[in-house]
Amino acid sequence: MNLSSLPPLEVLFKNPQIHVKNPHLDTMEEDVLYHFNLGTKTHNLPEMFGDIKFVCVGGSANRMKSFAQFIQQELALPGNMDNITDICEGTDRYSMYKVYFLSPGMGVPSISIMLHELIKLLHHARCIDFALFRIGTSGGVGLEPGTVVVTDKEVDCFFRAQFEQVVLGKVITRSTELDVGVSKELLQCSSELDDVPTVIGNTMCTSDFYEGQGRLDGALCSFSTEDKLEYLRKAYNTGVRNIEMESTVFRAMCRVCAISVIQNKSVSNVTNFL
Ligand code: R2B
Repeated sequence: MNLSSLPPLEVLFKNPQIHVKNPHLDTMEEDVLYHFNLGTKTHNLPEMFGDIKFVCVGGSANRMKSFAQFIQQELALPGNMDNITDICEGTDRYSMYKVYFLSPGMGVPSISIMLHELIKLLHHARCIDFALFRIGTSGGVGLEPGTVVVTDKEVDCFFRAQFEQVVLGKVITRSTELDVGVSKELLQCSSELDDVPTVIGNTMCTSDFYEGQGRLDGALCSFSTEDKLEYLRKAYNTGVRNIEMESTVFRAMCRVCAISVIQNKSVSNVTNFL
């Protein structure tokens, strides 16, 4: 893949200003980003992060490190790519590499903790005009392995474009409706790359990898093969093209804070039922 053939990403996408939606933050003397091992008193966040233009979230710590090294080389950025350091090395919760890549762990609870701290970090660092991407693997629905799905809409396991969070014992529903247009621009970029079959589709977010995604090989299985195929067919008919475990909370939280994001996942395993 030749990255230099792509249009400049800031042309595709910009985030002018972050709106953190927490009035308590203004009254706090110090904000500690516990899971990044960073804080507003212990670190000069604007100096460390104020120049960020791209943040990429996704995959395991090792995959993010390899991707950071790949991008460093492709963009011919200064520094030795073999010595790329993990900014969060003081904690084993997440990893972060500057050109900015973050490994968010698996599932909604893990990525939601990371997002609270990432959004505050970008806010404290006074970052503007950056692009936030999420990449990773997913299970395909009626697609060939290796296909990239650019998410058009994130849906829950009832195919609704929303994310439900329990707050103080009450269910809060946040929308995952997004900016139309960005996904089409990304699809256009991918059409210039020969070896990357890409589609736009809905991404379904589940809270479990096995039963939650209709897999028959977990420790428990409460349904038949026919039940599974019927559910996946229904998902396909509503526009779902891949299934993973973080997309709805990612979109919903960023949306509330006025951050536009691009979610992009490759299909690593598939169920063919069409
Ligand atoms: C894709 O892959 C992981 C499960 O194997 C999960 O994080 C996801 O969304």
